[in-house]
Amino acid sequence: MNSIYHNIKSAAKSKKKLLAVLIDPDKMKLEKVSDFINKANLSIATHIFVGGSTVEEFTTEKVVIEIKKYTKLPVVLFPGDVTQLTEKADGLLFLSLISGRNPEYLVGKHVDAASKLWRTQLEVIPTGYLLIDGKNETAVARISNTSPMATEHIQQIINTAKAGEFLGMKLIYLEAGSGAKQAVDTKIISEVKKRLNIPLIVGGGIRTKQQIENAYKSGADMVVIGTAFEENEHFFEELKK
Ligand code: 1GP
Repeated sequence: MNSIYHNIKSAAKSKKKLLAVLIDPDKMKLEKVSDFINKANLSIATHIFVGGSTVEEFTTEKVVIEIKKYTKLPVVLFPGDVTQLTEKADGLLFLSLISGRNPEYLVGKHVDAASKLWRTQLEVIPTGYLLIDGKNETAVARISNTSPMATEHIQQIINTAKAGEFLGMKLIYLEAGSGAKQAVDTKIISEVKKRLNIPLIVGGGIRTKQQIENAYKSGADMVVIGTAFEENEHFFEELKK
């Protein structure tokens, strides 16, 4: 079954926009999951992503099991590390940090993950992950020990995204970093989108409905939001179905 990617692709084709709610297992108390997920269920959210930069081992699995009790939305791992893999989820963004040059995050962690993955039913979705400067230091940059791409280097960003596509990646994710001061610029989104033949995900620092709409209009097929929901669950009400 490869339904998660198939659905993202057909949504992108028919211009049906997608929204992923990102849950950082380290910041989500188990007893809060039901309430949070029920709010997500009533919103326009289409996916639940689970992951964080630093999560204690086994915490992710517990949170995923709890989430699955309350939703039919696909639960997709967005892991910061191999320890966050769990077969209790439906899928996995197999992220390669192609904006950086740290071999561990380009392919090293993936080798460590491989033997765990082939024993699971997880749908593995190869994803080219580009970290774009969000005007503050983010956990991704710190942990991966890579520098974000400068926002003015648009051509380099386009080339990197396109290289990801040529390498066979199925999604491109433009990331400003969790809690970014500045979300990925709409000009960057539209320039990248123009050249891509695979779906485009955008996340990091998106906090308002207007920003979501701007990202969609510029060509994002899916927007990912974590911090804004963490800090203010009322935001779900603005995004009711
Ligand atoms: C981070 O793109 C995601 O990896 C979401 O970022 O927490 O800023 O919404 P925020």
